Amino acid sequence: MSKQKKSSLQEKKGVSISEITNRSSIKSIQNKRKVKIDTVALVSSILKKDITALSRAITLVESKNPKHKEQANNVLKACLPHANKSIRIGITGVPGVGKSTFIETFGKHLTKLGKRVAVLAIDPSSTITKGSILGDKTRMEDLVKDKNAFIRPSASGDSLGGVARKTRESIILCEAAGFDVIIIETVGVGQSETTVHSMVDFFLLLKLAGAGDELQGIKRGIIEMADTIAINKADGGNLKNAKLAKVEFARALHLYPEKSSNWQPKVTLCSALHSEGINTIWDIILEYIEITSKNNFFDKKRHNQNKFWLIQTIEDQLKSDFFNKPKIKKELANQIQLIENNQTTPFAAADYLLNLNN
Ligand SMILES: Nc1nc2c(ncn2[C@@H]2O[C@H](COP(=O)(O)OP(=O)(O)O)[C@@H](O)[C@H]2O)c(=O)[nH]1
Ligand SMILES: [Mg+2]
Repeated sequence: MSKQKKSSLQEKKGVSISEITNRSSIKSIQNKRKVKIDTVALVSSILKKDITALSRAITLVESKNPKHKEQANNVLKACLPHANKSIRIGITGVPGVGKSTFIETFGKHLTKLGKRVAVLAIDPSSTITKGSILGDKTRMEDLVKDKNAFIRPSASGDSLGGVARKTRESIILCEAAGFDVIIIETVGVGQSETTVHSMVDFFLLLKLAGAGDELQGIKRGIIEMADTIAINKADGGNLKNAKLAKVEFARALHLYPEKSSNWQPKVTLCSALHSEGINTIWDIILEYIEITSKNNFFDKKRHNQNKFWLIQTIEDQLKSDFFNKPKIKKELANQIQLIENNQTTPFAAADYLLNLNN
């Protein structure tokens, strides 16, 4: 007899006769038991650094099935006491700057130092293009094979908030599975940099050297968020320009007010392709951790991030609950029509809809 059949028979023995006459109730009891057993086993495997279990748990977290939400929450709760022990690094930069190449080189550098490295990606556009997932996977060929590395392509989702939340929860799972360094890659679209910034300890901005107009077209906010700017592809004929860019960025960074972390952001050169300047970046990160741990900024930042995510999650949930109500969906369409006909104002319409919800 198969193991599964045997255990399902054993489960049946434990229920009363009246329940046996009700097939659906037996099924629901079995389901409940299965949920419990699975969750506990899954967590224990994750804590034993079992990568397959980790992948399954992340899939659970990413699932849209409401039943899975409860299971996912149970797994996360059990993992939480074992989380919080890694260094979380966010990496951003425009497509083509060399993020994937950098992560592969950097990741391998770290695994050689005996670290276990997990790579997660935030890419809200990947559901549309699908391309970046494949691209990243193939470009990280070596790291994928490394037994001390774990690479998970971007979670899919219809909103950045949804994707971000799943990534945030995946960080907890990776930490429980004993990963020392978690790298979050973002594609530079819209608000994704801000989102990644709100879930990492250290934020690295990759840049390319141009023809002396480096500071043009770069969002001020991103420079402000960066703990270090690395000018990538500082190799071959590009090296001279990269050195000039370094001077220009360093000068620009000095114009920003000092950060509450007491950390002075650095500018450095690297070549992800030729593995140059990679160890310098790791040294910078270690220095950052040392300084911010001593002055308590490190813990304070994580604490603030938790607060931010609490509020963010509530906001997201309230919003989606509101807009998904059939009554609201219908009335929203009506109110939009009324606004178009100049029969109401957006503010009066909002008041009306919000009151309808009460
Ligand atoms: N010369 C040079 N090319 C690089 C370097 N890093 C990445 N590339 C190349 O730049 C292209 C884009 O790299 P990729 O890692 O996919 O960029 P991403 O879109 O930011 O992930 C690829 O063809 C890489 O081989 C580097 O340090 N030097
Ligand atoms: Mg990439």
